Amino acid sequence: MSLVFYSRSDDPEPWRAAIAAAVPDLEFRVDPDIGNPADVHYALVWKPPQGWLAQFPNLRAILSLGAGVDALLEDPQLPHVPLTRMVDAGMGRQMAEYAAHAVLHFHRHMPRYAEHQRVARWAPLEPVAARDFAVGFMGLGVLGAQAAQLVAALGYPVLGWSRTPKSLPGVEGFAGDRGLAAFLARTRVLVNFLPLTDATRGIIDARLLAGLPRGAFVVNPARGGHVVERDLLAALDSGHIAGAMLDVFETEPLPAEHPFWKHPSVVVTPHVAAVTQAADAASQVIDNLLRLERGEAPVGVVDRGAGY
Ligand code: NDP
Ligand code: OXD
Repeated sequence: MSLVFYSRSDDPEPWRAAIAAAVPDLEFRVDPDIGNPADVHYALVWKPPQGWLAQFPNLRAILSLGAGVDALLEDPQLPHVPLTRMVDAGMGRQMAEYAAHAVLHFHRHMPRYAEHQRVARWAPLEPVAARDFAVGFMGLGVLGAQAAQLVAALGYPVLGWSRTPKSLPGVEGFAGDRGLAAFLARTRVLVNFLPLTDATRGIIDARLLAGLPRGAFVVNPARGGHVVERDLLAALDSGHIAGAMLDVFETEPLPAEHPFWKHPSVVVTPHVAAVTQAADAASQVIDNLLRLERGEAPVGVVDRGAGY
């Protein structure tokens, strides 16, 4: 029995050590040393090239190193075996920190004070009460729900929008296409936690941005494909959107000439809002490997029809 590991951004060694300690009879192979593809049964992967997984004829499951599986689902040759994703695995806490930081950054006028500091300008701005600064979360799944609850605990009114209705303490829920306009109209900071699917690609476009109140902020730690970048730039340039904090982009790494880098109202982070770490996430992979070996269903199975 063997597992093959593929990632260009994760060190395989902590994964090898954790898995070897718990499942000693599982051989751990790392791309490109994959040995005989016919005796690979499991693949633990982040963004393998399209077609790469199809070379293993006896694959029993694909385990994603990430929470989002959009890149895997785009592979037309993706084998028809169970596909699992990371469910929290330490990322909920990190995402909640990222979202809370972004909300506090914009609510407490930090971009404007940074500008003032560059020109030695001492100019207190009018404070805004947290109760008047509603935060809207698109996506109330594993990560969005945790972030929404931390922000609610900080005293902000919190709204949440999801595909199906959700009831979370401290979060006013909206659902589906019919709930979107009312959700946007009251949102001062929009935080995106949607998965990238056929239904959500390009969702943050000129029309959606126009539905936010003038002076709203956008925070995107989900996927670059959710944002129509030229529409966001136009909304920032017109002042309709006052600022954005962006962790993910249509093209990653973000090209050096991209206008987001130097835009005065944009904060760029390099896809680090939540990072899968073996110390927190290996136990989930091991649990799934043991379940699969016992013939049980793994946790975090992706619904390929829904795309997440
Ligand atoms: P989940 O699958 O747990 O949650 C997804 C949420 O989005 C659910 O509430 C779901 O609704 C909602 N949703 C899905 N489709 C629609 C739709 N068409 N309309 C409205 N709501 C919709 O995902 P996670 O919380 O685990 O992860 C969210 C995303 O975060 C990942 O897919 C990934 O892209 C991104 N991510 C980014 C990282 C980074 O470092 N930048 C790190 C980790 C993840 P419902 O509840 O009704 O199903
Ligand atoms: C993920 C990511 O989906 O890191 O886990 O983007």
